[in-house]
Amino acid sequence: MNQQQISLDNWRFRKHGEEEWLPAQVPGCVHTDLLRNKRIGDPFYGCNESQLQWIDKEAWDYETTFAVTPEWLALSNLELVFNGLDTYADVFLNGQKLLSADNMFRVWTVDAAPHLVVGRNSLEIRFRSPVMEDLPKLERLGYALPAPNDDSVLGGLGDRKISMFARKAPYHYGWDWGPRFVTSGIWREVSLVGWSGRRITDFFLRQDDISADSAALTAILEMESDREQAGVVEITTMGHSWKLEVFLKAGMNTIELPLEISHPRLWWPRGYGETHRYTFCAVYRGNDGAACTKEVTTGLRSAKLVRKQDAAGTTFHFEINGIPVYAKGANHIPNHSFASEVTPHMYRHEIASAAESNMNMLRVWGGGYYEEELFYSLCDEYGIMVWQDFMFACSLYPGNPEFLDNVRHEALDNVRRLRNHPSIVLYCGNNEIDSAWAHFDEHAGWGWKKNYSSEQRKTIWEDYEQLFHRILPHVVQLAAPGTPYWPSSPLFDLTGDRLQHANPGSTSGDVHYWGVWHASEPFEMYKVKMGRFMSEYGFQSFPELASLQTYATEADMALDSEVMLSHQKNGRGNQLIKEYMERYLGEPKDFIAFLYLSQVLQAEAIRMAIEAHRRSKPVCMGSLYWQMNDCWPAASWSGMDFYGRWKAMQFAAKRSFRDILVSIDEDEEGLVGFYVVSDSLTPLDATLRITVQTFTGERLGDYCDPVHLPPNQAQVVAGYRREALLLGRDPATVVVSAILEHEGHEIGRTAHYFVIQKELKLPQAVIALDPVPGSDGAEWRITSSSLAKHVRLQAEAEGHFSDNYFDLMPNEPVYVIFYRSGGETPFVPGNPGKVKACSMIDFL
Ligand code: BMA
Repeated sequence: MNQQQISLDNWRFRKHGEEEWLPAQVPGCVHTDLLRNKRIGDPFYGCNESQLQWIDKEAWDYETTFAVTPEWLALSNLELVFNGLDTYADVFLNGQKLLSADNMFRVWTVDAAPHLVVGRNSLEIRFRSPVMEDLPKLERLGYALPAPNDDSVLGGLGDRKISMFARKAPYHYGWDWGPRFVTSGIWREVSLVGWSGRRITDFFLRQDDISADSAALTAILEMESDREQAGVVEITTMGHSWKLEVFLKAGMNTIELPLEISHPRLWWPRGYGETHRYTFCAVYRGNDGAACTKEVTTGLRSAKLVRKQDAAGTTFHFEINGIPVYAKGANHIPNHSFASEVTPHMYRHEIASAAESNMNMLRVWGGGYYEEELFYSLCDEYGIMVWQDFMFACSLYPGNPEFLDNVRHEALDNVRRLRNHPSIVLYCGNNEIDSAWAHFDEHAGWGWKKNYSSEQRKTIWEDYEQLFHRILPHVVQLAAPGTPYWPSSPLFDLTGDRLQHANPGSTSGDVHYWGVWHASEPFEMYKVKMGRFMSEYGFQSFPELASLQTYATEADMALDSEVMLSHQKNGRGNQLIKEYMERYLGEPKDFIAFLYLSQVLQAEAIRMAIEAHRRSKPVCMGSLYWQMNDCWPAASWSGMDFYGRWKAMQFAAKRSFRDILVSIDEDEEGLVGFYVVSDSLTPLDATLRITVQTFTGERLGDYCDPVHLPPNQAQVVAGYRREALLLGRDPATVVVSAILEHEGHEIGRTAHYFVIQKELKLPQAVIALDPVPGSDGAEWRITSSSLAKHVRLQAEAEGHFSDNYFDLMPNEPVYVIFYRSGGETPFVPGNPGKVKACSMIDFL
């Protein structure tokens, strides 16, 4: 008989010590249950966050009952599986204690058989307050551990930061883009599982050697049996099959079966080929006629992190199926402050948006949680490679044996859960801890070291090394052999001396460059601070008005209102946006204009960064901006707001991440360089058509340059002197546009200006919008007789255009398609209803 499973529902909850039970939703958490029962206001609305900090000081009980039939009880094995308990939970089955859990990232499986009865059974889970639980640990340690994003003050704890003691999503304690909601609850499914005879508990397809000629795999099955038995395991996939006679002993058995597929259909990242996936089915047939099965879907690919010496230092790039792949993408954070609220639709919208934005990588950043299965299967499907951090970020962690052992289990649970996903190409130990602590350089880092004695520093570093240099790589090696591991992001290399810690110009490892933004450096520094792989850089903006209106009233629509400030978690954030706006764009005429300009500003920053990174290929081989998404509606570095609305930056990223990019860069000597960057594996023969014109459409010059670009390369294809292009005209009135044509089709375009945007003498453009006949209203032709900068199209319907916030050249139509949102499949063309357009001149 096969395994059976019932998912437990019908939960209720109460504050520990109170009488009244209220209905609860599982998966869920206390905050969302209180909200559904109307006991609290919307946590994201107004300043409600600060009113809800009492919740994490309380203990909470959850309870359900479920029926068990005599047939179930007759099964030889009955267990309760808790896929996610957040976090300190005591579990009682019919009054008997089953489990004491202390890690939200682990899967807890317990033998329930001794306590189950026929008929009604009760399951109770008591969550202890994570705050009350961890405060004594701080006391016991005797010194504080740093966690700059832990908003202990908002939480009413003063300077007592305790997030590092809990194996719980770090962002729950607050972050510089997110609120502090320290949740408790059953955040992933709970089920009762029963089986007799034998079952397949795990099916791993280890990819030993993959090439276009042949795929050598090992199928590793874990089979649990309640008796000795003999049988045959058969594995099949798409016309292939393999068989092995097996003898199962009672208990856990590991069965390995080598598989070979000649000329496999490989899995490729988006842009390089199909994301082909094979479904493998394993069937065990016992000689007694019993059978059990398990299926796994995976893609076949080789994935390497290539770090070898070259003229510029040490490379850092991903090689997929032998091809060096330029990583284009962003950092992903949790899609909601309350993890269980993320819907399949939100995941699909995010991953489809990444692919639509010409990305091929997301970094699951270490301050959130190990994502849902669906997230990774969508990445498999859309060809988005995943850089997977372990959940440690911007903090020091304790190093006592219980903590380390807990983490080892957590890492094993998650790597085993995720290892069949072809999209995961890297595991990374943590976010920014190596560079924040900077052990080998007294003067580097975030100033943490000065708070500790040399004895304490020694312990802290030993604990760090134990966790990130030994335990975690060992788990990866054990559970996902062959998948690269990188100890910390960013990191130069494990040199064991001061070189180890990354800096913005590192010639080895990966780089987080935050000089633009946190250190107020000019956007132009993106061209200078260049590493081998830019895994973080970013610039904030505000969401659009419709998103703001979900948490703020008309009266709150001012930058310094209490509500606006409570939704800006980076202390200097608004000030920085204002400063940069003043520097590059000028004064917005009102608050609505400020919202628009903040997005345009962010788009410009990120465009400059991405293009600089890509022009530097192959020295720089990755560009992941901070951050893809949001966990609540607020000002942040995201390109897509909490509601999935694309900001101006998302459109800029889509243009700048195109597989073939045209990019113009003027150097300090006034040489205007025209670059073509190709991520294509075929050589490119094309023509670059350059037009120089005034903003009102007077042509100053037309140039035509042939482009012959070898595969997978970046090159300067033309260069002109500024004066030669300007012909004595006022630089504030002239634009250069470049269109790349291949066999008569446009395959890329960009524009260049000779002064910063603030100094442009923009004409008052009149934008014409015309639906394209035959497109059912989905396609639109946009024109203007004079330059319109950052044209913003607004539709009546919810959804977004294929391009937006673009520059419209005089008399050169741009065609866009509207995608309606809300349907099952993202990016399906639809009718936008009424369309309005405006451009930058309207906001100044
Ligand atoms: C990076 C991230 C986050 C943070 C972001 C913006 O360092 O790793 O910790 O949200 O910067 O400050």
